[in-house]
Amino acid sequence: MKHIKSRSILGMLALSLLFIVSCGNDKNATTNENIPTVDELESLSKQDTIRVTLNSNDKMQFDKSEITVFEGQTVILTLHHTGTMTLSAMGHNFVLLTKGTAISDFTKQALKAKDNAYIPTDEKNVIAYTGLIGGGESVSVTFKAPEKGIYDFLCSFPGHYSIMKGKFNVN
Ligand SMILES: [Cu+2]
Repeated sequence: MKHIKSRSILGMLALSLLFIVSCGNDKNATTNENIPTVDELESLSKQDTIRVTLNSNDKMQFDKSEITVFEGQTVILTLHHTGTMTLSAMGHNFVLLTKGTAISDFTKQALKAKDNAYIPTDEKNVIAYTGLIGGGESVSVTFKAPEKGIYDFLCSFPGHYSIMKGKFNVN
């Protein structure tokens, strides 16, 4: 009987601990619900296709400075221009550079490629890109996520890359 009693005390202890932990901080408790478990993450990584939405605006901004996908996934990236300015004044695109490409070198080449929507015609430093869009427009590009690593993405419209850029992580 003594054995059972000590077990139930332990049980009560564990329960009260659980109570303290779950009531300790309501803000954290709510946030934690949105964090995927290891199992969920595993199944996410096995999805063949992932959709990414990137917004841009009249203030020369992307709404993301980081995008994360998994190696080998088919990425369907949609770029929205939520502003009202025209393409010639505030055009945006999404350009994903190959690993090791210097942004400053690439944008120098892009500047010379106005007739090709600011994508250097040889395309050798580019993994994927969208067309240029103006306010109210959207454009999508589908591509296969490259090998694991950290890549740069940017808008190659003249002068925009200093603000409109971010990291594209492939896990
Ligand atoms: Cu831009």
